[in-house]
Formats: sequence, C-alpha cells, structure tokens
Amino acid sequence: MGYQNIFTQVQIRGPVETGPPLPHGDFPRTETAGYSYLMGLFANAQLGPIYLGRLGLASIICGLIAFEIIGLNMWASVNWDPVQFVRQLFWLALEPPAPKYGLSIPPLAEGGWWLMAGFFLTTAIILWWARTYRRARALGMGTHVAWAFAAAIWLYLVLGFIRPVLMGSWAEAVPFGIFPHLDWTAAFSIRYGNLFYNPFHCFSIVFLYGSTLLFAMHGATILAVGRYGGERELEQITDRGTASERAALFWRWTMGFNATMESIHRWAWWFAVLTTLTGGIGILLTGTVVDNWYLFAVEHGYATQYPATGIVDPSTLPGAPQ
Ligand code: 07D
Ligand code: 07D
Repeated sequence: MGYQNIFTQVQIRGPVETGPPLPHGDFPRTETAGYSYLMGLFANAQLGPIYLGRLGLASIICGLIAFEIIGLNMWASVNWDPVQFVRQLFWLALEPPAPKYGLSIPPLAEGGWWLMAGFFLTTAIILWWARTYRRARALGMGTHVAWAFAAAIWLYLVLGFIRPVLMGSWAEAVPFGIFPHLDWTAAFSIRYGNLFYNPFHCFSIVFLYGSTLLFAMHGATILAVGRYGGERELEQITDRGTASERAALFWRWTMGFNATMESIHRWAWWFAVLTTLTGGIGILLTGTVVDNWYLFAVEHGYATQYPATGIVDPSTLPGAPQ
C-alpha cells in the first residue's frame, strides 16, 4: 500500500533544538524542552523552549485582566451562582455603555467595565502584535506575519473602536459574549438595511471563501507530492525539483495555469489579508457614509425596489436613530 499522509505523520526525534543564542538584553528562553507524542500528532513533536520576553509577558497580563473583567462581570450577572454561570455561559454578556453616554466614561456597572475590558484586550492584542514583529526581526525574518495579523487587528479596531468613535458612541461597539456578539452581528446587518448589499461585505466573503479554496488546493497539492519531498518547499523554490514540476504540471493540465512554489504563498497571504482589510472598510462605511445598504443598492441599480406595501421603512423617517 502507498504511503498515506492525510492521517499518518512522521515524528522526527533527536536532541532538542534550542535555537540560536539571543541578543544581549533579551529575556532568556525557558530552560525546559522535550517531546510530546500527542503534539506530534498535530504538529511538531518538540514542545519548548518558549521565549516569553517583556512584550509577551505584558500581553498575557493584559489579556488575563480583560478575561477576568469579562468573566467576573458575567458571573455577577447571574448573582455569583456557579451553576448558572456554567449553564448560561454562552449566553452571558458584558455590554457596552448605553447610547446616552456617547463617548464619555460611564459608571462601572453601566458600561465602564466594558470600556476597561476593551482597553486591556486591545492593549494585549497590540502588544502581541509587537511581539510577532520583534521575534521575526530577531530571527532575521521578514515581518509578513505581523502585517497579516495587523489586517485582522484593523477589522477588530474598526468594529470596537474606530467606528464607534466616528459615530460618537461606545454603544455602537460589539459586546463581549459568545451568542451576544452573534446577536450584535445580526442586528447590525438589519439596522443598516442588510449587509449583503454592502459591496465590501461581498469582497470580504470572496476572499474568505477564496482562502479556503486556496488552502485546500495548496494543502492537497503539497501532500500529493510529499512522496517526492514536496513539503521541502524552500529547496523546491531555489532548485525546482520533481515535486514542484509535477505540482505545476498538474495544475497546468487541469486548469491551464499554475502558481509557483513561491507565488502560492503570496496568493494565500493576500487572500487572507484582504478578507479583513475589505471587511473593515465595509464596516467603517456603515452608518457613517451609508445608512441603508439595501436603499444604496436600489439607488445604484443592483437591487430592485420591492412593490409598494404602504409600509415605510422606519429607518428612513426623520427622527430615526442615526
Ligand atoms: C480557529 C483560531 C482560534 C481562535 C478561537 C477564538 C475567544 C473568545 C470569549 C472571553 C477562527 C477564541 C475565542 C478568545 C472568548 C470571551 C467572552 C479562528 C481560529 C477558537 N469573534 N463570530 C466565533 C471572536 C466578530 C461571528 C467563535 C473574536 C465580529 C460569527 C469565537 C472576535 C463578527 C461566528 C469568536 C470576533 C463576528 C463567530 C469562533 C474579535 C463579524 C460564528 C471563532 C476579537 C466578523 C462562530 C458562537 C473562530 C461561533 C464565531 C471569536 C468578532 C461574527 C467565539 C475573538 C463582531 C457569525 N467568534 N465575530 O474559530 O461559533 O475563528 O460563535 O473581534 O459562527 Mg466572532
Ligand atoms: C473578527 C478579526 C479580528 C480578530 C482578531 C483576533 C483573540 C483571541 C485567542 C488566546 C474574522 C483577536 C484574537 C482575542 C485570542 C486565544 C485562543 C476576523 C476578525 C484581531 N457573512 N458580517 C463578515 C459572511 C451575514 C456581518 C466577514 C457569510 C448576514 C457583520 C466575512 C455570510 C449578517 C460583519 C463574512 C454572511 C452579517 C460581517 C468577516 C453568509 C448577519 C463584520 C471576516 C453566507 C445576519 C464582518 C464587512 C473575518 C465584516 C463580516 C461572511 C452573512 C453581518 C467575510 C459567508 C447578512 C456585522 N461576514 N453577515 O475574517 O468585515 O472575520 O463585514 O450568509 O463586521 Mg457577514
């Protein structure tokens, strides 16, 4: 039987790889490192050493503070009942302040905790971003990972900070909570006249779906040429071997066109990055520039007016919340 590489894996074991020495002034990496069969089933079998560093430590502390604030507020909302906390966990929320507070600092119990949790979560995320940048630099790598992460942070900041500031109210932002954030997403779409008519939501979906297609094609192609060492991608870029030749031929035969061992990663990077980049633009325009995407689509000729029913869209009336 041929070598099956979808479910089986090769676990390489030797002396643990500790990495190059760190520059002067950096924290030391942890001393411990070893092998884990379980980890090896999913990825590399070596666990550790890890470099935590100042940025990593600060990020984890801020993340934990945010997590605590959210968790304790949720627990308080069920009168500190541990059973109800677990039972209702997915439905519990820490909500942003009411619209009457605008962008001011509200009392703790009326959105102040939300503001504080958001501050610490955002600080944690930005510190973690700086960590990805600095660790890449320390290894003499490009900073592609950091910039891809920045694209996700862009959408996150638009949703929870930039757009609410432009709209003049924290109430516009997303609540913390598993189902509450889904309710927010659905309500947002309805409030602004159906997000499907937002062309940037369309772009974001194109790149999200495109990412899964590219991921499937790339993952499958590399596994399919694994028997010729296809997963040694770097060697295949600088000295194109039989694995890349076959992979390229496969796609050229199948669809007349093929990526290269290098360009496929550029495709992957751009599709992933453009998902949140275009998405963030779409959210930024909603409520600030465009109030109702369905009416916008009617106006621009890509949706038709429904037959008159005599019922007026309340969001188009004077006095409707802006
Ligand atoms: C697989 C990598 C691992 C990451 C994981 C997420 C937390 C939250 C909660 C402290 C692919 C870790 C989760 C740290 C802990 C508290 C209260 C990434 C992988 C496993 N969402 N969303 C989820 C976030 C928004 C939407 C799941 C975050 C927007 C829909 C998870 C953000 C809108 C659905 C989650 C965010 C939106 C989800 C799984 C930030 C529009 C689902 C995520 C920071 C974009 C799905 C119950 C996942 C689900 C889901 C987290 C923002 C819509 C809880 C951290 C406001 C429609 N979201 N989300 O696997 O099952 O991502 O929900 O912006 O159907 Mg969401
Ligand atoms: C959220 C980036 C921030 C995440 C960061 C991660 C941690 C975790 C974890 C320690 C995801 C921080 C991480 C804190 C630490 C550990 C373990 C990325 C995020 C920084 N939509 N929709 C999108 C579809 C509808 C709506 C994008 C499809 C309805 C809103 C995507 C459908 C309504 C928003 C997408 C559909 C609606 C979106 C998200 C179909 C609801 C957004 C891309 C088939 C009724 C967001 C422009 C992404 C956006 C968004 C897909 C339907 C609402 C392409 C397929 C019509 C409000 N939707 N959607 O990467 O950008 O998110 O819109 O019906 O805000 Mg949508």
